[in-house]
Amino acid sequence: MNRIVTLDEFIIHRQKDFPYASGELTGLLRDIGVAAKIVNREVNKAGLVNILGVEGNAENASGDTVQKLDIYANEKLIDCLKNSGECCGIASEENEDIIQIPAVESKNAKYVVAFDPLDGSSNIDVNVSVGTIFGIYRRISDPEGPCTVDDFLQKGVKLVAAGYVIYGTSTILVYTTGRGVNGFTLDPSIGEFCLSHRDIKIPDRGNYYSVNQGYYLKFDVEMRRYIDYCSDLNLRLRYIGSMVSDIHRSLLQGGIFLYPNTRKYPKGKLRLIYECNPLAFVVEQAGGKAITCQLERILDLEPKELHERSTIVIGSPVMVDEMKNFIERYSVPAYSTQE
Ligand code: AHM
Ligand code: MG
Repeated sequence: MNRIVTLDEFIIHRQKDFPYASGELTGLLRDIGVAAKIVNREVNKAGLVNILGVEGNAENASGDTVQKLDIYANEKLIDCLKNSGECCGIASEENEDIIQIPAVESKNAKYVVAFDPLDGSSNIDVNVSVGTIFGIYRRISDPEGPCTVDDFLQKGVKLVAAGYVIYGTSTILVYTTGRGVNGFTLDPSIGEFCLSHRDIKIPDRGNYYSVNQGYYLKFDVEMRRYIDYCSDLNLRLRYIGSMVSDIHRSLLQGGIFLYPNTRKYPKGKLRLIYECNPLAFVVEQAGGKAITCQLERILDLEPKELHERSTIVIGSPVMVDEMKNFIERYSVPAYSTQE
């Protein structure tokens, strides 16, 4: 029988990969693992207690309806990170502004964490997978003072670690520190995340495409052409409405996930800092690609504001390149002077 490797063991072992590591990042990743277990416990019993459902008419900073479980997950993640002592600031999709953690609690920590506490929250009521997405940056502000918003407005290439947790048929935590991607499945009998997916490599291409095809008529022409192409190839359409789950499938089985601009969301719907960047970092580390519908690499985008949105095309490298060809071939220039 193979020896079980727990998330904690793996993280500590990997610390040796970073010659001058002081253990802060290690501690932070372990704390995120603990928070994930707490959120998992609540997600799993959501149907049993009165925590399920929408919290009044509350809306998050981005104007979406907030579910009760979102609030719970948000609070638990914030609590764990505040108490960890390794994090000097937090930005959450559910909070308008950043949360500064005083130096007394954070021992002048060098890291900030951005997260989407419960992505795909419209799925909670119907027992479909949801997930937590996180990205960790090294602070760039003066270490003597509180962290600032600029610490979070760094390009995705500056991420030191990123990952996600899916609360699904089983609960899995996937993360990278820029040296490959590994996945850990929660074994409920021992309450530990155990290494289950070592050094994940995304297939060059796959049989799945993932896009909200209900918006077909609202997409630009190049997107419609590409969707037609996928359909002609008899690719299988899968769209959970929880990007973390859709991207996880692409990561393991190959495929492409697209959330382009629509009339309702002219800049795309998904949040650059909380969703696109961390997932792009994971997918690139696994050998995949992630670009916008304007063909910029996601990780090279310079965020201007915390809750900024972006379009995204992410997944198997050959499929993203094919999509890129469609954009180059069919897109109409923004300020066309055609007569
Ligand atoms: P959320 O963070 O409010 O849950 O929104 C993000 C989610 C993604 O997980 C998913 O891919 C997308 O929104 C679904 O949006 P739509 O219903 O427009 O297809
Ligand atoms: Mg989200």
